[in-house]
Amino acid sequence: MAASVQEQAGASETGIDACDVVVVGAGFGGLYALHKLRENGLSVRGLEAAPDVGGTWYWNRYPGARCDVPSLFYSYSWSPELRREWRWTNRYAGQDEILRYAQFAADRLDLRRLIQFDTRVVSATFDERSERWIVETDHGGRLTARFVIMATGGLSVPNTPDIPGVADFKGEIFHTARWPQEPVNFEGKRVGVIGTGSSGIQAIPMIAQAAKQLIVFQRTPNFSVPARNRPLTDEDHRSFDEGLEAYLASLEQSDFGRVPPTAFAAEVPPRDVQWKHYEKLWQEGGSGGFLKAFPNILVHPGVNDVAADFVRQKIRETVKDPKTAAALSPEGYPFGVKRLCVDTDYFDTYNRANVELVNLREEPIEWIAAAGVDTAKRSFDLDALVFATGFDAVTGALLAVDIRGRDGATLKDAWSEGPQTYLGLTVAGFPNLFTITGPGSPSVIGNVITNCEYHVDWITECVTHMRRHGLATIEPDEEAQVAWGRHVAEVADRTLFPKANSWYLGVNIPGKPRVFMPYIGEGYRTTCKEIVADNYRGFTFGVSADRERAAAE
Ligand code: NA7
Repeated sequence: MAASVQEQAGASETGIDACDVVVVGAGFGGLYALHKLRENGLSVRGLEAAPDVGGTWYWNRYPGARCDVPSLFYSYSWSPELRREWRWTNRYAGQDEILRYAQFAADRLDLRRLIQFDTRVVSATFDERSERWIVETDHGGRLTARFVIMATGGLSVPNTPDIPGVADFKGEIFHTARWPQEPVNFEGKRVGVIGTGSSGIQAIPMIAQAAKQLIVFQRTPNFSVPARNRPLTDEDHRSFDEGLEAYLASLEQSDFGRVPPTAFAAEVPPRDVQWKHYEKLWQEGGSGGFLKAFPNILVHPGVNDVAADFVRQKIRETVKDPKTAAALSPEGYPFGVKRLCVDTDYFDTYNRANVELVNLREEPIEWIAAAGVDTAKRSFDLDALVFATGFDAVTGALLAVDIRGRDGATLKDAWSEGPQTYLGLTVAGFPNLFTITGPGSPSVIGNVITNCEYHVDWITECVTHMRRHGLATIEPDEEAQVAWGRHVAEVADRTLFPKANSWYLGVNIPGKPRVFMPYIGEGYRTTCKEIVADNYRGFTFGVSADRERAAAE
């Protein structure tokens, strides 16, 4: 039988649990990190706040929760065994199936005994004398590690707006990102939903079917395209398997960057050509085709406008009441630069007699009373209120932990004007700390599982390199970090992304600096590889005073 968590971790001279690597978070990034580093001979320890694996897919169990990346691709690409043994049932997997996949992977890879569940990390402090991190948990536990990997997810800290009076509400309150384990019954109830991002857009059609009455409180309408979800056929699986080798090779070569360098020079196709193409994509379903419909769709305002017009036209065709259709039509920001929503019958839901849209642009919420929601014009009596109000994205979970690097400097202070990283993987002044899908990397753009995998592979290669050469610490140089941050911002500024008030920019959280957080240029993996090949350009390695000890570990 293999070693337990404690045996794996070992105990240091101080009596505190000690291991090579602490991995915070047991979502897809954390699970793969535990597996891969253990395979490479490191002692690893996972800490997870939830009672189970799955990360954001553990918590987001609201009705209709479904991934917007096709399930055949939203899977670990690195394991032929897992791929052979798991068969997705739907084109877009629902939350329950994705959670089962995470549980299956954890069991199949025998990872659970490496993870301490129901345990939230509250602080991580770099001890310069021992060159180790001291990690503290909410149970008062302490452990030390040479490396800390923050696999805490880009969409894991719920945002609940501080609306006056909410504590007085007498009905039930839910947040899509903290949905209860037990079934929620809306039958015969008057339900209010605040928020019309991806979560709201998925939940609203389901809640509408169950509830007596549904009131949707919308501040900003979103662009959404149909999922056209359906069961996968044998033919789908066969054709995926046939293309698998080419797909895996493409992962190595390309980067899912949203903005290829050629985009800026690309020609503008005639409007009718664009329209026809969008019609085809609309019938096919899914967001991927739209976002890549033309190389300059997210760069060129003229091209982007046609896509926006197309979706608005679809909304007008679908929603019978013209006033509601107009309120649901996004205006004033480009198409696809807030995360493009993918829905099933979202717009059609507003044709139901039991559904009403409240346009908060015309009548903002003023107060939540005991009986329901009061806008500037009306009062809505409700039995239940659902917050579909999103996340403190990308940096929220990192800053929720009190992380202290060299000289006691806090990550909070270091990022007071916005996150600064080198490659979205490391932070100057915080040696041996790695952030999986951190700000400044593709992060939450595209397929987050493959983004996680790449970071885990990069970190494993780096740690292996350090062990081979007896290196104790790695950290980026300040200049390399500043230059990378400038590059991330420059790429974003050449696109239409900064023209929308999205969570990519942190604007949904009061007081959060307005900084575009993901890296959306192409060539991310190539850049990372080149930096490694160039002897880890931009990084400084430290050799421990007790080099032998480092080499022996
Ligand atoms: P989002 O996309 O951040 O959407 C949150 C929604 O909540 C959005 O419509 C917000 O309107 C609305 N919101 C937030 N605060 C308020 C207040 N105070 N009053 C009214 N409405 C409010 O989060 P999701 O969970 O839907 O999706 C996040 C990602 O998860 C998604 O992109 C996928 O990648 C998975 P606003 O636009 O700010 O006016």
